[in-house]
Amino acid sequence: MISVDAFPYPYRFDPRTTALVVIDMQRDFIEEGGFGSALGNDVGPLAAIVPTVAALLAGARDAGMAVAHTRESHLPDLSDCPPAKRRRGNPALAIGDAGPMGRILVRGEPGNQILPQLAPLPGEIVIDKPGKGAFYATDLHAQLQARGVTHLLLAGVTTEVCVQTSMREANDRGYECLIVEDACASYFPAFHQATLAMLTAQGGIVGWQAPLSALQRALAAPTGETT
Ligand code: TIU
Repeated sequence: MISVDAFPYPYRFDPRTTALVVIDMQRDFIEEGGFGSALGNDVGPLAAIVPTVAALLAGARDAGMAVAHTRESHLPDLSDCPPAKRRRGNPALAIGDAGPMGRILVRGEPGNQILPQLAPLPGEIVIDKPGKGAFYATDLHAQLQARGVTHLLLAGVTTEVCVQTSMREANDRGYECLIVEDACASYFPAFHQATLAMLTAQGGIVGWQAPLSALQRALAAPTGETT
């Protein structure tokens, strides 16, 4: 068992039954010209976490954990995109429109790809999800169950939208969840902080939070125990 110095109290996990879930680290959110910037956002705070997510991925792979990556994406005919989602925000470029990185949030387009420095390795789970949550209308739960996964480490973007929704969905399905706080980001730093606070309030009502450094210390400790 590994014990992480986490908030609101230590988080214990066995790497053999734990998966890292990296949410939506795709060009559409992190680079100019994608969905995120079409909604009027500054993508800078999201780009800033890429090295941290890369280090987290390396640590999880070294520890032998399962790894899952998600992409928020829609079929080219948009049959899995509710019209309400397409209309939302009245954006200059809507889901399915042609942008500088191809059609916005459409599966297979250049903008829909995970950043190359965070690319999935062969054998890792890759989930195309039409919603904000990673479990809605996907087989993620079945794939995790097939691997015996009971614990999830969550990272990615954005903290208050797809990461939070996914963590809540996972919590309701019985997973013990820890959000890696500096491996997530929001276009709104205040929302990032508020999300962490609301997920971990009330004794960890949805789960735990810890920085990558705490996870790395725990994984490096001979017994997995920190202080
Ligand atoms: N807009 C925003 O903050 N996020 C999304 O639309 N999707 C994800 O969070 N992936």
